[in-house]
Amino acid sequence: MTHTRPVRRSWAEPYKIKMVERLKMTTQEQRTKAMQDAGYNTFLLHSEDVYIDLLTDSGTSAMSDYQWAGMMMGDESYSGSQNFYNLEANIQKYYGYKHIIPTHQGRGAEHFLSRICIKPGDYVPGNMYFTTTRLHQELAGGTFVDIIVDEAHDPNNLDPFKGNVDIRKLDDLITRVGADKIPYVSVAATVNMAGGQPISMQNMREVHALCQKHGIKIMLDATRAVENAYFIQQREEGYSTTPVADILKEFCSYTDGCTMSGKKDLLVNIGGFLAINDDTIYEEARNLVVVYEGMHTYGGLAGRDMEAMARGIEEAVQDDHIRARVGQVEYLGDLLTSWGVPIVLPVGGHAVYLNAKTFLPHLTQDQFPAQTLAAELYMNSGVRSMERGIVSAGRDAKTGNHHYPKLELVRLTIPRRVYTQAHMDVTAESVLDVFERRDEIRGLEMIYEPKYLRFFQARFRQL
Ligand code: PM9
Repeated sequence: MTHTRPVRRSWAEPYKIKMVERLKMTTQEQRTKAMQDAGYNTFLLHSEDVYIDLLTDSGTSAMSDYQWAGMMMGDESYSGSQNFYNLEANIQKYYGYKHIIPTHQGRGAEHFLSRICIKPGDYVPGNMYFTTTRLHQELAGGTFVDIIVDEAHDPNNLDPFKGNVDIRKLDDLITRVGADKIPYVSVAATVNMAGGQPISMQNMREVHALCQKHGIKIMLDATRAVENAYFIQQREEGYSTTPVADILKEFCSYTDGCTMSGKKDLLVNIGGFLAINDDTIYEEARNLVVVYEGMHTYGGLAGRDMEAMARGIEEAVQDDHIRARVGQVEYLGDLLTSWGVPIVLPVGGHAVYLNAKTFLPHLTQDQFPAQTLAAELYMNSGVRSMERGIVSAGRDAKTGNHHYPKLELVRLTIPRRVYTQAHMDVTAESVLDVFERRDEIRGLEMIYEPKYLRFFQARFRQL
């Protein structure tokens, strides 16, 4: 018998599995009941009723033996923990910022940055909103202004950098409101609500040049900036042989500071930080952190959590790690695309986003197509996903009306180093199953709506 060699060589994860966690299989009946009890909101399910959990990549990654070993080196002194200095050194080395303030997670850092820099009546331009980021900007009295390129709002546009800032939109805003009304430009890399889309180095340079001209700061949401750096390496001219770590450092050098949720790129279950070059902002944040989080050398984290994050940074920037991480997301996206399932293209860094408007064209946006689809997918197979559409977008802070985002999406978010390719196959097959009987699916009506970040706790019933 003769064997033909495959045309290309397969790749595999750059790790092997040392410990496993059992998954519970459920029946269709159990899942239907669980979904009803959860008010058709996947956030309100008990995780023990979930088979493959693609709700989020936030805090759900598997830590390495190197990180777990670091946990045992936790210095739990009230102040001056060695783990803080290790974290500070790695942030300075890999991200390049001068000062750091640890926080319990990303929104802790967003709280300080918004509170310190934004005055009532200010405008905060950004490359698409993110839920917690915009809320903190609004609570500080600011108005968020979307300055992302138009391509980002089109799920089928194949532009490789759909996270880019539209320089003309930013320039127009500066002319309209004046630079003194803009405390900083909020740049996210990658852009979560656009489908995990990256921003190019060239665009970042242009934003930097314009902001320099007007004396406006740039604050990066660095939550998934390593994934962004990987896309620059893969897609942008001149970077194909540059290590991801070097791309990350150059990218951050065009910004004045960052907020970070370490629960994503940095492979930890909890943790975040604010990093900043400006001494005055640092002084204020260093003072505020003792009011809301804890001493400036722990910021709501245990010493062991800071050590895990310090070590997570070192692992996150390894080229082979990030290639496998994004590769797994692309595998799932390519499979669904090949079966004709409508998703956001190009496939993003941390998730595959189902295009619920095209998936369920018979539902109006007021019938919550993405919320509906996430519930249906769970009832079909126990795969848990997240709504990223009208429910997540919330209401306009001034008028109280729903925001109606162009993108009505369901996010299949892949935790890092947790699931196998077989889990991706099972997920894709479940999506296909729901897709094939999409005409029978009814929408939802909202019966409970909390005031802030409603997507976390809202409840629905089937129409
Ligand atoms: N992102 C996510 O699932 C957590 C739940 S949804 C609020 O995608 C960005 C780009 C994020 C993010 C959280 C935060 C907040 C800031 N920026 O959750 O507070 O994706 O650590 O970070 C979630 P924390």
